[in-house]
Amino acid sequence: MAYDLLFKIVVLGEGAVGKTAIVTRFSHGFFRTDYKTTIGSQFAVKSIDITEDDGSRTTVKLQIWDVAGQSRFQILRPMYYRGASGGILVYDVSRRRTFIVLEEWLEELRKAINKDIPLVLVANKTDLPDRVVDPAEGYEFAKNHNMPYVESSAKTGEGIVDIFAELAKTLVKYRQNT
Ligand code: G3D
Ligand code: MG
Repeated sequence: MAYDLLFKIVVLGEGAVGKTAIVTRFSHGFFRTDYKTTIGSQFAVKSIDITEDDGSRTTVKLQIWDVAGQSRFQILRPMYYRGASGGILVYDVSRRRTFIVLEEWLEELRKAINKDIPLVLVANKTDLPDRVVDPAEGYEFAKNHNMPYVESSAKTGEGIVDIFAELAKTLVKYRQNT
C-alpha cells in the first residue's frame, strides 16, 4: 500500500556552490540565474516516488531546508539543523576551496544535532569547463564518509532528481531498520 513519509532535509555547503539552484531545480523544475543570496533560510516541499529494494513503491515527502552558507549566518544555522532526518552536502567542482571545507560542514552539523544522519555528497556545476575537483576525489570522500556520491548540474538538470532519490531511499531504509 502506498503511504507518505515526511522527512526534513538540510542542504549544506559553502556560499555559491549552487544549493538554492539545486533545490529550485528539484522543487520547481527550472533554473534561474538571478537568485538572491539566501537570507537565513527557506524551505521547499516536494514529494518523490521511490522504488524500494523489494520492488514496492513509496511516496516520500521531503521538506528541504536551504540554509544560508555565508559565515555571517553561522550562528543561526544550528537552529535550522534541528530535527533533520537527512542532508545533502554540496560543493562546486570548479572551486577547490568548497571541497576542502566539506569536513567543517560535517562537523558543524554533528555538533548541532549530536548524531549521524544520512547524507548525500553532491558534486555540483559539472557543466562548467573549468572543473578542478576530479570525480575520483569526490567519490573517495563520499566512500570514506559512507555516503552516496552524485554529480549534478543545476543548470542542465543532470543528477538533480538522483540526489533526492538516493537520499529518500536511504531514509526509508534507515527508518525501517530502526
Ligand atoms: P548557494 O545557494 O549555494 O549560495 P546559488 O548558490 O544557488 O545561489 O548559486 C550560486 C551561483 O552559481 C549562481 O550564479 C547560480 O546561477 C550558479 N549555479 C548554481 N548551480 C550551477 C550549476 O550547476 N552550473 C552553473 N554553471 N552554475 C550554477 P549567479 O551568477 O546567478 O550568482
Ligand atoms: Mg542560497
